[in-house]
Amino acid sequence: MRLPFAAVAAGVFVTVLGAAGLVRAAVPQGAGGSGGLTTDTAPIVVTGAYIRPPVPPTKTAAAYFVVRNTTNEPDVLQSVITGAGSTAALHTIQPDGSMAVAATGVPIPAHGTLRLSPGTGHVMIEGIYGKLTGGQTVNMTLQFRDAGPIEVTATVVPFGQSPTAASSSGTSSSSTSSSTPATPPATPSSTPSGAHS
Ligand SMILES: [Cu+2]
Repeated sequence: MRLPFAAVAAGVFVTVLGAAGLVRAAVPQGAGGSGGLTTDTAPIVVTGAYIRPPVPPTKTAAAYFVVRNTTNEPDVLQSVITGAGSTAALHTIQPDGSMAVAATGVPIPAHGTLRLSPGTGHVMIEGIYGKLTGGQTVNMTLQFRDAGPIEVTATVVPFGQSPTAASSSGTSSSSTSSSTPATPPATPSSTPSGAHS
């Protein structure tokens, strides 16, 4: 990965936020300031969250999801917090293919969609604790400027398996980690490379 110095410095900033969030995440959270969310009426809807496990010997995983802003106002995904690893940072893929740290967050236009997917961006989780195996779930808290925190459950999908069958949503405030070991259809696909995209 190529990161300009400024981006690396910004990454440190995001890291600090993540560490603070770790402590906070240990405290049971309410509905995130947007009380009574349901999938149909929530202002911010997060779907299709999944995580590609680290490629040994790295301990870096990438999380992907889709955020839909159903409101008339723009919002900003400011940071992501997870207890699955030591740090979590928002990365976007630049037009030239390089990766940049979204230090000030990623904007989502009114009635717009933010898609973090291979080729567009991801949440990079470094220092993964333990082992992520297929079908496991990982809880993440997405911090939005206006909508506040939203809990998302992401399913671990090994390389070579399609994430489509493993999608999960994140607008409910319940963060049940009961994993439904869906068996996504194996695709005759991509060799895992050391890098993620
Ligand atoms: Cu990255």
